[in-house]
Amino acid sequence: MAHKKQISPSLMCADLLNLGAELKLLEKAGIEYLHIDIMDGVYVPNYTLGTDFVKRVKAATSIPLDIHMMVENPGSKLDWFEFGEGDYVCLHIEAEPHIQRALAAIKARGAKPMVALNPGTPICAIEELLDVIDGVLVMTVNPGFAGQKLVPSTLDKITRMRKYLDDHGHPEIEIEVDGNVSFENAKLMSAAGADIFVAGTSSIYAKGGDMFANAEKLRDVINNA
Ligand code: S6P
Ligand code: MG
Repeated sequence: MAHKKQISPSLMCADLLNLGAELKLLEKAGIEYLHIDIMDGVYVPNYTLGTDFVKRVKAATSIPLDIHMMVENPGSKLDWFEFGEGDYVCLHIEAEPHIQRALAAIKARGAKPMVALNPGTPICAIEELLDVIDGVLVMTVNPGFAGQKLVPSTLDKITRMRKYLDDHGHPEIEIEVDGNVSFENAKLMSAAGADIFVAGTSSIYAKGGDMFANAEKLRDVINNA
């Protein structure tokens, strides 16, 4: 099943003092999702964006959200966040002991559950979750910071993930990639079977670049891999 190739800019990399104008540009560029990194300083050693930020962005744009929860026990914190139909909410399998229940709770709110796997987490960890997820996030760096280098083994993991999902009767499940999605890496990731590309400092927010032109370039790369 061929999925549409989609772009999800990572808002922690945006110019936060100019976010309103940037959101308008992203709408104009036909961007499919807005990736919002939530960190708690425990599951990952950093703080980034939070509940009020999600609320403000949701009210300001019609682009669906792609909330990436890098927090301990995210299932108990879902009620803190505004999300709904069309939005992805992504939970790390390593951070939530009751992962099936937590993903099902996202679905019950009408949103799309996604499960994230760190580079060191094997693909087979999602076996019992296939009926409840709409997407799987293959982390291509270890989470916590923007501007990191790709973990090379994750490229092959994308290929193996696509095969795993298809072989288990779930061609509809989308694959997202997050971390060092540069123009060069995005081409390889797309060819490997990635569908949703988290765009950060390596592509659309690259220093000195033009965000709109970078978005167009990334679109071209992922569609022609
Ligand atoms: C990292 C976070 C990511 C980053 C993104 C930045 O833990 O989950 O979403 O914001 O990877 O992109 P780049 O191109 O700087 O790696
Ligand atoms: Mg992220």
